[in-house]
Formats: sequence, C-alpha cells, structure tokens
Amino acid sequence: MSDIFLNEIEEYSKSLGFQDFKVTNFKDFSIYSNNLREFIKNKFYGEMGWIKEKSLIRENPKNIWLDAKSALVFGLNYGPATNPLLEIKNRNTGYISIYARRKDYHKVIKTKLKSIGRFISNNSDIKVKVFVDTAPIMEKPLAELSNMGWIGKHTNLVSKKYGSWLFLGIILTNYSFKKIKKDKKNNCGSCKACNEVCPTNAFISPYKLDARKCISYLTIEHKSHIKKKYRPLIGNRIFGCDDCLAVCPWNKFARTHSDIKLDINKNLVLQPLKSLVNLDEESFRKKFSGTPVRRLGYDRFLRNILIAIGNSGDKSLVESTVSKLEHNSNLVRAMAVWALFQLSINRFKEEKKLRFEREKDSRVREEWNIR
Ligand code: B12
Ligand code: SF4
Repeated sequence: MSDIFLNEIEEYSKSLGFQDFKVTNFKDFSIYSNNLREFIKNKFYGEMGWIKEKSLIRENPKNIWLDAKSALVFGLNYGPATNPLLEIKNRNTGYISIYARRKDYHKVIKTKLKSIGRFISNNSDIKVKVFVDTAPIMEKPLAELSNMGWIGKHTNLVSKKYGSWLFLGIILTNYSFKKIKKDKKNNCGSCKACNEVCPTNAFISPYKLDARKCISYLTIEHKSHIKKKYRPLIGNRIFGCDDCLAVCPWNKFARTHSDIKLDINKNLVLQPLKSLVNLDEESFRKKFSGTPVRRLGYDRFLRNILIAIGNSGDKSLVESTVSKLEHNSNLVRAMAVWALFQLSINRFKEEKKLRFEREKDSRVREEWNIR
C-alpha cells in the first residue's frame, strides 16, 4: 500500500508546484544531533536564542512528536534568472537575497504542505504534522537522509537537479514508509568555492558555519548594532546574502523557478538606495507587505540601508544620510553617523560640531568619536 500511496502523494505534490519529493526515517540522525550540540556549545547561534532554547527538541524529529515514524521531504526550486554575484556590484542599489524578493516562502510552502496533509488524511488513516522553517526541527539533515541531495560545505542542501536553490518543507507522519535507499555520496569533492567566497569568513571549516559572522544573520536576525569590522564587508546586501549558494558549481544544473506564487517582485530587485532610505515607516510597510523583509521592522531596515550607503561611495546620498542623524532610534542614528563618515569626512566634522554634545546615547557617541 505504502509505495503506491507515495506515488500518489508525489503526483499531488507536483501538481502543487513541488519539484522534488523524498521520504526518510530518523534512524541515522545522531550525527546531526552531535553537530547541533557543537554549534550550541560554540555559541554560533548569536542572538538566535530560540535555537539554543529548543535545541533538545531540535536534536531529533521524534522529540517534537513521539509517534513520528517517517518524514516526507518536499523541495521547491527558487533558482534565479540573474547572477547574484554580478548584482552585488551595483553599489548604489540595495541587494535583497533571492529567497526574499517574493512572497514569504513560509506562507506559500505551508499552504501547499497543508493541502498535502489534507490529501493524506482524506485518503488514509495516517496522521501528519506539517513544518516549514520555523519549528524546532532540522530540515537539511532530513533532506540529506532522504537522499534529496547532500549537505554542502556551505551547510545547505545541494541537489543534483537544482543546485543550491531549494526551499525545504517537511511533513512528519506516524506511518513507517519504506525508506528509499540512500546514495551516501557527498558530491562536493575538493571544491571549496563556497567557503572561500564568503565575504566575512563565516566558515570555521567546511560544513561548519559561525552564524554570528554570516551576512544573512547580521542583516536579518541580529537585532542590535552590527560590529564595525563587518560593515564594509556587507557591501550593498541589505537583506540576506547568496554568495555561497551562487558560486556552487552544481548550479549549472539549476533551473529558473517556475511557481507563480513565488514570482519575483520587481520592486524588490536592486532598488536605488536613495529611494529606499527615503521611505517613511508606512511606505516601508506597504512596499514590503507579505515579504520576509517586512518582518525586519523599520529601524533595522534603515540600519541596513545606511550600512549599504556607507559602502556605496555615492556622495549624492550625503543629504539623505544627514536627514537620519535626528532619527529617534539609536540604531539608525549610529549607522547614519558611520555612513556619513564613509561618504564625506568634512561633512561629518561639521555635523559632529552641531550634534555631538546633544547626543545622549553612548553607542551613537562612540560612532561620532571615530574622529
Ligand atoms: C537558523 C537558520 C539560519 C541561520 C543559521 C544557518 C545555518 N547554517 O545553520 C542563518 C540566519 C545564518 C541562515 C541563513 C540562511 N538560510 Co537558513 N535556516 C535556519 C533554520 C531555521 C535552522 C538551521 C539550523 O538548524 N541550524 C543549526 C546548525 C547546527 O545547523 P547547520 O549549520 O545546518 O549544521 C549542520 C551541517 O553543517 C552539518 N555539519 C556540521 N558539521 C559537519 C561536519 C561534517 C564533516 C559534515 C559532513 C556535516 C556537518 O550538520 C549540522 C546539523 O545538521 C533552517 C530551517 C530549519 N528549521 O531547519 C533554515 C534554512 C537552513 N535556511 C535556508 C536558507 C535558504 C538560508 C539562506 C540561503 C538565506 C539567505 N539567502 O540569506 C542563508 C544561507 C546561509 C548559510 N550558508 O547557511 C534553507 C536552506 C535550504 C537548503 N537548500 O538547504 C532552510 C532549510 C529553510 C527552508 N525551509 O528552506 N539560516
Ligand atoms: S550567506 Fe554570505 S555571509 Fe553567509 S555564509 Fe554564505 S557567503 Fe558567507
């Protein structure tokens, strides 16, 4: 019964737009639990305290649902038509990572997984639970165990068919599906392109990421001030980073995404920094409504834009930067001070004379004290 039903699930998932579907049990999960423990011990999670808090549950899918016996793994291709490595050269525009230039994938994928869950419940006695990204469950290890691909040296799943551009979605079931035989091969070979291209040197060794240094973490998850040493390395990346994915040679087999629900929103691609920095809070909310960028919040959005402005070398952005020196958020003021220093030392000195004595926040004063 199970194999036939798996074919039906696969057909149905394809009709919903998933390109890949595989199944696994959790028998070989212990190596991943050990890696997770090492990640926690080294504090690589930074301000993502939720990883640490629920790490014991995250160690094994059974901890989230004792009756779980198999995981159905779904892959959705989001391959770009353009080359991210060329786009980061457009210094006076903001680079939003490929996954975030569209409707929030959490919502799109969850809706699809729920339909599959209903399909399973309506056609069998099997019980299911649906996950994408946010639950304390390790999705990449499940995808690797299922043989959808392998965890590459950039720590993400690489697929022979779609390269590094696959979103993952998981359904746990209380039914023990026959596990598809695993081809144990990791196909990275001696290639280390992803580890070498990383602007912030975030890989402590292949397969091991210090998330605190990753630009994706810094621009999306990190809530407070971004350390000075990382700011120039962030370039024009205002939300996420794709360098390690984009450089992967397996992308030569990648295909451009085809799901219309995940179509690229052109208003999110390489917009001029000048128009982004001048968005007021309401326009920010409107422009990014329904996309992952919206969850960043206005202050952190401006923090990121000002870092990109500081890296742009574009003197026409000086006035917009000065206009943020009075912003009510210290996060924004601090980055406006930093950006101004990068763009014009003379103007920085003039503004410092006007504002330094009045500034109460120690972090902002620290930025003025650069000179
Ligand atoms: C936290 C998180 C982040 C954090 C930390 C990333 C990380 N590598 O852990 C940050 C914010 C940095 C991040 C960034 C990104 N993320 Co993210 N993220 C997650 C999340 C929520 C949890 C991941 C996790 O458990 N990390 C904890 C640590 C312990 O895991 P790990 O680094 O992956 O370590 C594993 C391997 O490295 C391996 N390992 C460790 N040591 C060794 C040694 C050897 C020899 C070997 C072989 C293996 C090995 O085993 C470890 C345990 O699995 C998942 C969703 C989920 N629930 O799983 C999405 C997820 C991993 N992210 C995803 C994406 C798309 C991204 C970005 C590309 C987004 C972007 N463009 O900005 C970047 C990629 C950056 C990168 N190089 O990883 C996708 C990845 C899809 C895929 N094909 O793999 C996921 C699965 C979301 C989804 N549902 O699609 N992310
Ligand atoms: S996403 Fe960018 S910063 Fe993060 S590990 Fe990959 S290359 Fe490095």
